[in-house]
Amino acid sequence: MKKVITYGTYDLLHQGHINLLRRAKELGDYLIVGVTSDSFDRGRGKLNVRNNVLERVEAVKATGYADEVIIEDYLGQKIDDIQKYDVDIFAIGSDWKGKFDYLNEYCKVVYLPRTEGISSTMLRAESTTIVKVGIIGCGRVANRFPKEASVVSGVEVVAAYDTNLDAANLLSSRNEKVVAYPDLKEFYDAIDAVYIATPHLSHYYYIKQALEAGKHVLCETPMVLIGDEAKEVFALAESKGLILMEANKTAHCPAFNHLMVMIKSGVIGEVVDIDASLSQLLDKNGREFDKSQGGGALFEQGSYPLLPIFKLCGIDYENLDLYSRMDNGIDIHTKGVFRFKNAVCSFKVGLGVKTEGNLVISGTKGYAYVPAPWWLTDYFEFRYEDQNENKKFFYKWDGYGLRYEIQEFISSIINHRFSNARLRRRESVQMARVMQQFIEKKNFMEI
Ligand code: C2G
Repeated sequence: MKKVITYGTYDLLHQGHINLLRRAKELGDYLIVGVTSDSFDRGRGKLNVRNNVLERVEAVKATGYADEVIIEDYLGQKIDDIQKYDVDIFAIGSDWKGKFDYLNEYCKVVYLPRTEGISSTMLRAESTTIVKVGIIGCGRVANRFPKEASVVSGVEVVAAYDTNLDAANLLSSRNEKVVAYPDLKEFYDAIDAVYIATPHLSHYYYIKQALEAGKHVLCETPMVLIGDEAKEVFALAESKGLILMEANKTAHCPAFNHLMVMIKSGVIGEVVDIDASLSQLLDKNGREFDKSQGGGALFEQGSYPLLPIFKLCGIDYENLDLYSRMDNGIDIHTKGVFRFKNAVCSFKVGLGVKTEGNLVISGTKGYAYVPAPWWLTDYFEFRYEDQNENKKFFYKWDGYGLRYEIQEFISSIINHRFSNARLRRRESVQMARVMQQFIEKKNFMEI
């Protein structure tokens, strides 16, 4: 019996896929089809797949050509599968010509003609409403946004606004489709959603303005610095049927997200201690050191270490003590210690003090270790008393990582999802409360 194997995502299964499966089946007597798992596709940069793995498997089965369907979950699996299933022929579409020649060592490799004029990408584009996004505040982070958005389907960055028109013009000149608007009304008229990347102290003002104009909002972190302001803007967004999301990129990072769900499912037992640190020595003449612009380490960096603490221990802590080294009215280093009913957590942030930037989550069965830069992580480990149990996890991290949060924002808009499991509204509100505690200098000590 001649065994053939082929692989694919098979998203929005179409005639091109069906032709390919038929041709593959005709090469032999028995066809095995490897359907990519959702995490494998994310790992190879396919962010926009519509059907989940179960739906895709069902669609492949329904063609009637597959004698067996397997899941492709890791790089290198094809070699293992060919040996495991004793495969004679590996078949794939001609768009991959040459890419799988290395498999000739294990079986015959056949590139089958691809069906012209149809693809999953095309079908996704046809069925998607495009969300037009405008950027308010055209600084460093904002300039990364259009390129990151270009790899997410369903979104187009079309407008830019900045109180300094030169900055908006510059962003526009670098991005063909982005028009710089000197006038805010015209800016809002051109878009469905805004990305706010202005200095922290103006966020509250722009969020309200954008929501009042009927626009969805993705706002850079820290969204606001006062708990009640955060509650107010979330309530306003929901009352208007609009999505408001804090742009905390770590929350949407695939590796971090997987780390959180694995720990929640008990792999290190009960979480008893979290220690999260992050420091970045910046130019002292920058905005980050200017008190009048909301500078300081806690505002600048705090939402990142607060994220694993709130996600794993919740927001109902009994006490938070803050210790800061101040310089010219801003904290160049802050350490926070949370006491929860059954856990203690600490974090350190620094703009003028350097420290080891790792994340350690200690549990009753073992601990998670994530080296710096854990806030953009592509790697983490679980470590146990018996070192044979230790496990290391590696992920792909593309570009600046804004694409993951942009994708979540667009999908929340399309699906009318006000709350997001990766960063709950109440967690954003609690982050603002921590910032507020610092402003009010409660449980605060200067060191
Ligand atoms: N295909 C085709 N004609 C089209 C579109 C796709 O023949 N118009 C073929 C592809 O060449 C591939 C199969 O259909 O052989 C599945 O395509 P995708 O779902 O796009 O999967 P792909 O990203 O090509 O993954 O490990 C996975 C493999 O690398 C293939």
